[in-house]
Amino acid sequence: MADALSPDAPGAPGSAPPTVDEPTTPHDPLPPKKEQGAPQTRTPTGAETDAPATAMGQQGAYLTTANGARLRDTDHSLKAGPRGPVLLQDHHLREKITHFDHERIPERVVHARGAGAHGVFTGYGTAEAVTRADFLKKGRETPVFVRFSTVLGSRGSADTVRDTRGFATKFYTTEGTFDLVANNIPVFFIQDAIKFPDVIHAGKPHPDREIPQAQSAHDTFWDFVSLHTEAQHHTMWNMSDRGIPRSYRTMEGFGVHTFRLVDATGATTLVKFHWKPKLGVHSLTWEEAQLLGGVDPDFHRRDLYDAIEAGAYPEWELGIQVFPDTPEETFAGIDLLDPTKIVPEELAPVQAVGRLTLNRTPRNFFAETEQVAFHVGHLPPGIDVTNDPLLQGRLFSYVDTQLTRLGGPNFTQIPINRPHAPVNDMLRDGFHQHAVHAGVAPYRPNSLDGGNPFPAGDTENAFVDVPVTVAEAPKVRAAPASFDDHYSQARLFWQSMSPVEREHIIRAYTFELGKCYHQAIRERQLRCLANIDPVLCREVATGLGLPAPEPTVPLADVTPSPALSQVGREWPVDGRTVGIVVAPDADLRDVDQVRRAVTSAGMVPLLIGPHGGEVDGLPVQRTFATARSVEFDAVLLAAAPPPAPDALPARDAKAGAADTAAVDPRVLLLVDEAWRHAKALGAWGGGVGVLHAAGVSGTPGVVTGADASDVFTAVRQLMAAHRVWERFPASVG
Ligand code: HDE
Repeated sequence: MADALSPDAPGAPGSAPPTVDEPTTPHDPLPPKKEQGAPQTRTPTGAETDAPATAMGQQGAYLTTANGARLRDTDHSLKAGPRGPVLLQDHHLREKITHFDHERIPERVVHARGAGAHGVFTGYGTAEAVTRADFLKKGRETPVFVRFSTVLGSRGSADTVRDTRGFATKFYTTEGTFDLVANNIPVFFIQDAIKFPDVIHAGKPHPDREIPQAQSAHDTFWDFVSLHTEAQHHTMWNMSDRGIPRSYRTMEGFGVHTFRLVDATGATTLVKFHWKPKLGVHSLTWEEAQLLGGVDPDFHRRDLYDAIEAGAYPEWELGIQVFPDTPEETFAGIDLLDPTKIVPEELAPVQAVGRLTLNRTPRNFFAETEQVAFHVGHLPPGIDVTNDPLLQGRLFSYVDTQLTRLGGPNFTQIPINRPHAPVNDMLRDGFHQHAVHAGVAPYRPNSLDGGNPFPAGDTENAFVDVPVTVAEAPKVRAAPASFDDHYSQARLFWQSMSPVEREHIIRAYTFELGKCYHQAIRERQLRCLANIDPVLCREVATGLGLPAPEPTVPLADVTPSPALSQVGREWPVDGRTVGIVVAPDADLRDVDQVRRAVTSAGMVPLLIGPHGGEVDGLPVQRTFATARSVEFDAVLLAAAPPPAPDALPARDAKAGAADTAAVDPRVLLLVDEAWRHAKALGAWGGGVGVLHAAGVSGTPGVVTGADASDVFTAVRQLMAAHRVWERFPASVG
């Protein structure tokens, strides 16, 4: 329930507003927030129960021990007199402290920082011709849990760092769980799983000083990728705007590897999986990402949860690129087993096969987001793996890693991991066994349990390993010759970018290499850039103060793929955030009307006022002290607020010349940053004066007018293009 003062504003901590005085009348736990979902209350072996999700949470009105005995005091340990030593017999103290001491589990070795949400996947039926997987059938609805993540940082690192993002989806299908463990970048740094520890060791903080956290702008990363040049395509994506997404909701997802689909007759097709966001693919500007690292390190997870709470449910279409399953496993000359290569969408269109909607936030971060365990080997009948050597290694790694992280082999029995299909395995015992297995014969063949469990036959929907022919070949530690091309697709990506996107790539390489300590590493990476594009190489070299080297391989002749660019189209604006600056002298009827118009456009209006509480009866969600431009996709100004009482130089250097300024300096900063980050700005009434004062009147994407609704309508139109791109003049074509 939203606080009375913040109607419509997502982010309330609990389901009911707190009282000022401490509540003392016993009552049952408060219900969860209405947007919160939870794992289904399945048994460890996949059976449905009638229990409500709250049955998994705390029960009753009274404080108890872990064994349910009621307690009358948890604030004082048991002592020999009020000033005496604590007694060893204090079992409550020992239980409480001991449990606390063991609250932490190891964070994921990669993708440690993440945010999860529940949702539903609906099949379109369009994949029925190529796969027998039931969840892709027309109209079939399958519950899902998605975990988004960064790769390099620790659990507590900032969301908006430059990095690859994870996009892992657990489909609880009736035929067993399917995990599509994807990234927001369609290629990977390495072609063989055996190199995974190398690339991750290089990307993680330096082992001596453990810096820098959650970023690639350091020597060991560029040392590795400039020597191990198959990484150059992935690093190009990282240095592009894809490395700093605006939101999880505005990211594409890619399965990276080629998978093999199997239809009901056993016929096979090779596919690559894609997630296409309904809102389009959008990024932050570099400065926004930097500011957010300090102002709101939780920006992406907050955005995800706020959007769900605001009813702007994030959506993606699942798509497949389909390739004939030929013995060569290539398409248009591209090796489908090489995970450093894409197949341009212009050559093989992405065909939509279903829709994902995220509509519930987790109830408990640890139970759901932290304990969820994905595995590329969780495959339903109809989907199989290929020989991609990266995928092959992952098939080993994902189970292995959970053994340590989740403390044993029974992690599929943790509520968030429980299948929604009947489980009848012969795996037994182990740490944290939740199933109570009956019978005496967990082995096959047996007669003592009547022969159960029985292998499923061809007509009983068994998973069938596709009997792919394996070529007769010597046992070698080697890669196919086709894996040797490390530059052509990095060049394809560069050539497919719009001018402004190229500027950002140049900026990113120059920054990252500029942060390296050693000149040799910069020089070596420039040699790689020379093999990608001479303009890119020259511009980065100029920024680094180094000569641009000549290419050592012929530059590939590539056909650009327009689908790779993020710029130049229009998208829905659902769930975007609009800041509205108000002050007591604003026409509040106009403001209220615009606020409603923003909400009915599916966006979130946040009123920004000189102080908390209300401004003339309108609830304020952000004050000049708490608002920062990076939180808003557009800013509207209904007034020119004079410096608020707390705009004191002594409290905040940004307040600056508060005594003499006509407009609160924090509002001017808000406008200045929003303009710099190419966001739409709109003003009416007194607000027009703020745009004058900030020196941005009459520039592209700045709308003024007498009618507040008209101004908002024009701003909304601008937001559909994500940014006012004209404000970023480009220097390279
Ligand atoms: Fe992962 N990866 N990975 N990875 N990966 C893990 O599994 C691994 C790779 C991806 O939100 C780990 O449970 C190897 C590609 C995501 O829980 C670990 C290799 C892609 C997540 C692991 C790769 C991914 C992980 C760490 C090289 C994109 C987060 C904790 C062969 C297609 C899942 C864990 C979540 C997590 C191993 C490469 C995506 C160690 C060995 C390529 C989204 O098992």
